[in-house]
Amino acid sequence: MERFATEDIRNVALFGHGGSGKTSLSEAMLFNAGGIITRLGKVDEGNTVSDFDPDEQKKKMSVSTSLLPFTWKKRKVNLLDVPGFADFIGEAIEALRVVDGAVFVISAVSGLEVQAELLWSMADERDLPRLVFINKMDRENASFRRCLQELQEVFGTRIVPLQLPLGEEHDFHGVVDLTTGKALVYRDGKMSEENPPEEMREDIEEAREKLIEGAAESSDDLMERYLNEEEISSEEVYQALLAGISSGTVVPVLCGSATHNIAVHPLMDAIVNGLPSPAIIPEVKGVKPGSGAEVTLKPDEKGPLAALVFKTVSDPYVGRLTYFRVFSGCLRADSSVYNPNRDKEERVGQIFVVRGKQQIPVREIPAGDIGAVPKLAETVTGDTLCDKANPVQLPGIEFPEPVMSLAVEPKSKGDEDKLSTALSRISEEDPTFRARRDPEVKQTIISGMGEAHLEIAMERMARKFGVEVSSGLPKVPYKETIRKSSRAEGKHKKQTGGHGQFGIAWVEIEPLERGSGFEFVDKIVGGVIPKQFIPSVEKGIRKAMEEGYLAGYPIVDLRATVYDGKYHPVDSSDISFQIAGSLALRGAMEGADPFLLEPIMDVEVMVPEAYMGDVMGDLNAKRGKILGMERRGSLQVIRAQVPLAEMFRYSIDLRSITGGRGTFTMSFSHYEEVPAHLAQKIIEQSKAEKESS
Ligand SMILES: Nc1nc2c(ncn2[C@@H]2O[C@H](COP(=O)(O)OP(=O)(O)OP(=O)(O)O)[C@@H](O)[C@H]2O)c(=O)[nH]1
Ligand SMILES: [Mg+2]
Repeated sequence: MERFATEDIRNVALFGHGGSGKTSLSEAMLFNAGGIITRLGKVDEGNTVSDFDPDEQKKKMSVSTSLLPFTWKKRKVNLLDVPGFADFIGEAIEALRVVDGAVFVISAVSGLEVQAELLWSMADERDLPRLVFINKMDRENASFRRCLQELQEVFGTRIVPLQLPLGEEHDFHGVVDLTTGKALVYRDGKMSEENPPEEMREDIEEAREKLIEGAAESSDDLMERYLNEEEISSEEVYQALLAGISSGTVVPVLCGSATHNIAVHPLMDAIVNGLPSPAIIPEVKGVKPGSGAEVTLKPDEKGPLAALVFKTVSDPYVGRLTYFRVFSGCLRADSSVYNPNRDKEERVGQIFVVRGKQQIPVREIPAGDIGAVPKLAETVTGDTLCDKANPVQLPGIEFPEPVMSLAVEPKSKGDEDKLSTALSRISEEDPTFRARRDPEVKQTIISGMGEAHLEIAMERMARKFGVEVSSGLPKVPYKETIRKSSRAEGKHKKQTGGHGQFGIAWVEIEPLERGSGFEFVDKIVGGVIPKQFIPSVEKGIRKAMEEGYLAGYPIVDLRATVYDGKYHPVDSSDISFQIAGSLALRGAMEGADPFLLEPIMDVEVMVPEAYMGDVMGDLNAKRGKILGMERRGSLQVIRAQVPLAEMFRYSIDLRSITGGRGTFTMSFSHYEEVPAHLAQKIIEQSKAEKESS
């Protein structure tokens, strides 16, 4: 691909709800740009440039953001086709950091949906200039008017139509451009410019007024002339509109059909004409590593190098591919770059322009452009690449905490190493995916943004890393403790010929406050247990506590005092007193009224007001205690404490209660007693497991 000046680049994300047609639209744009594909691929046939990953082809949806550069009207558009499904929100967060504009793709049939709304508010935080494309105009029940109305109700008057559709549903055949008043008619894959049908005249007039009004918002001069009812030319309207897009006062709405490739050309025009180039975006701020002094970066290819790594793809054969956007300077092949986040220099061999799965080697990537570099050793998503001599660190990328966890184990024994490689590779390429070994429940736990996210991660483990895993809900790390003090004798005696074993320890146990763990007290007087065997008694007690008494969970929050005992001058040994200690502890547990503890989580749920009642009802049903509520922006925040055992599938439940509008965070708070009827079940289950193993 040829090299483009910074002002001729457009970095644009396609955002929208899952299935609104982003991938189909990107395919149509690549087709229209020419020279890239000769026929329009289809998501349902698994042959689009964007959804090249086998997971995507199988699921018929995007899972990972694809980079799809194309040239249009002498400008290079770096199109990022972002998955819309809620579980892949991490991909949208990455894309948001490196684009200068966005196209929101809305289905003309389903209208504004949750995920689009959520992404819109994320784009608001960045003041991202944007366009709206109402897609699927050819589908049954498509309605431009209804969609537009909905958008205006939710996002306000800055939403203005730039076009009106010609026909709807199966009769949809083009658009009227409201700046020029011309109809763009699509017949048999060809576009012609015509006069709009007479019967649309009134609608066009009315919509054009609105458009001029909207455009005039960005220019005082134009507003004055508009109010004075002076004549305003199409060109002036267009220019004012462009200014309005950049400043965020206008969001123009276009429409079309991605799969029929109708009215996609005008969208491509609007992208290159309307969305800003990296040359005119506000300055980017970074810091000097070490001193933390603020550095302001200009999109100048002669400036110091500053590139943000926004995506990492890891392939078991090809290795790592690191995607970056250059904010200042120029990243060159065969060079050395400095990563201030890791304080490491990295060797850059080749660099690529990436299109879907295709990698096109280039010599350099200048300011404003996006590229990828293979085989960096240490760099991860969110890091900066810069010049060692002139270092700067850009703000990293913040990802949400995972909301769902599963326990996994390899199906075939001996695959543990493969599993751990797979888990670390997948964590590298997906910052919303985590994996850890939980020593308490002895399970490998994977966490992510939802059920589908984890499912895809497991499919990747199998396909890319050759390890099949089985999964289940994680075990709850229950614990055991006692309500009463109790004493018992632990007697270990084996004296049948030869060297025997002998040790007797009397131990008292007492409950301690929640969270205090374990205390050991030695109250032996007169050497009834010799000094050197006291630690043996303690060791035995600890071992028995780890093994549990009721259901095999560790015993906590007690003080054990060894206060009496007996020894034998020859037969007593370390191991004899360990066993005595263990037996004493177990014996004492019996009279100490033992019970189970479960982890209680602090949970914060954020939902629109309308769902408050249902969400709280559900938390109550999950044995939760509501601690309080407060308003945060347009949302209500519910704070509650809920047992972990009830929360493993909460992301699924919350999504279904709120239609995807709710989010939550969760962290460990403390341990509390398990209610008796549940405790009984847990104890029985543990017995059953013990017997079957
Ligand atoms: N009739 C019609 N179908 C469309 C149009 N655009 C997309 N579709 C279909 O809608 C479905 C979803 O399209 P995609 O392009 O995969 O949607 P997406 O927005 O990329 O979905 P995610 O990747 O899950 O976010 C596919 O079956 C497409 O064929 C359109 O303009 N008209
Ligand atoms: Mg897609």
